[in-house]
Amino acid sequence: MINRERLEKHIEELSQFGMQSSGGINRFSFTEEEVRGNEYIQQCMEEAGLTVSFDAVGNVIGELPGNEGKAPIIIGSHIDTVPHGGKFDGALGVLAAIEVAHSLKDQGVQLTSPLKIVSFKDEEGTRFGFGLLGSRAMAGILKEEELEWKDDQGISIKDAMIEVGLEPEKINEAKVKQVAAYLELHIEQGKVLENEDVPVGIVTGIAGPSWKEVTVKGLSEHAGATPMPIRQDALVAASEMILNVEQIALKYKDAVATVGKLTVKPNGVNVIPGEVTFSLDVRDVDNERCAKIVTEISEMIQAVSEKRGVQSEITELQTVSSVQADAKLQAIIKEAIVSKGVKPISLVSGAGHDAMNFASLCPMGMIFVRSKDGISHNPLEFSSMDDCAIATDVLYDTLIRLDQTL
Ligand code: HGY
Ligand code: MN
Ligand code: MN
Repeated sequence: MINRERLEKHIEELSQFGMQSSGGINRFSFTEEEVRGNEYIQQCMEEAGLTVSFDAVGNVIGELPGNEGKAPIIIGSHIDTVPHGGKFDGALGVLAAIEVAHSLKDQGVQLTSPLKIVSFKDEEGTRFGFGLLGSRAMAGILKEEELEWKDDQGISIKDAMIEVGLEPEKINEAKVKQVAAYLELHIEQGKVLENEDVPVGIVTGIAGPSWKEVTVKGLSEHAGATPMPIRQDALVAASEMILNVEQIALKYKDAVATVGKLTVKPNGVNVIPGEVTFSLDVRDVDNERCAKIVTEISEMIQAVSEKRGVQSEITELQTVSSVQADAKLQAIIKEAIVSKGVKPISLVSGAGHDAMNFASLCPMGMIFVRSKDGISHNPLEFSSMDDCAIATDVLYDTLIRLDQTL
């Protein structure tokens, strides 16, 4: 059994790093709030008996030794947030993993496999528009040129790393040498578990996000002196494109498409917008269908541009493949859930996770925790301590059962 009170205390204390008056959390990578949050995680790891290190990209790694020559089991998630994010997204997964390690110590349980608990850097991609940084580095797929992505102030990931004392040229050293299996506990961020009235579920697969940045260039002109028919209004063109994005996504049952960020230049009341930039997030658990939807949206953007006399450019930010969870690991998680007397519910994750980057390296498994009203990426994000505790117990059991099979 895990220590529910300790887990609850850690969730509350971690949530204070970056807490805003909105009740949401701003804890973006390589910022003061996140550095403080990582120091707190390091403290919790050390109290749990883990040996703590930071790798070349800033992942926080807590380790327990195992039998000579055995590959480690990795349990990870993230503590960085979206703007005004909730206190469970990512953070619960990291703290639950630490709680499992602490309970192993309390109960004198020794695994045969080494254990690595990882708080991954920049899973959300909030600051630089390029996410899953830490798990890409650990999976050995982060490219040096990807560190050139810049935030809204023009600071690159590389510069931000140097600012906090990291050495970007060493990112290849973060690649994990061997891994026996990867586990992640995460809030569902949807409504399936709530509708099924269960606290915890088994993830079958993860829909990978495809992110683009669209820049629409028209002509800034006087709002009063320019007749409607001759305008090249970048914002009206972008607005038509964004409504069409919704219509295209609605044609595909399992697909979603979102425009979350938008900037207008020169952004004056009496100036026809000359340039608009907006983000595009397209997802479908089927990789080919996702690519087809992205193509359809790109063609629509060009057609609207020609019709309205504007120029559009689509820049690739990231495309992460959808992945399947390992069948054996799903079965082990199911056994652990049933042993708690809970109905085993399996579900796809519409949200992306660090787990995606491990699915090609080793067996990957995820445990979902019920989200109240399915709300996430919002200060109202909430999972009850009953649900957090039973899910962490399921993680504890899953780890013990998994270790016995390795
Ligand atoms: O975007 C996602 O799916 C995750 O929250 N990073
Ligand atoms: Mn998130
Ligand atoms: Mn997350």
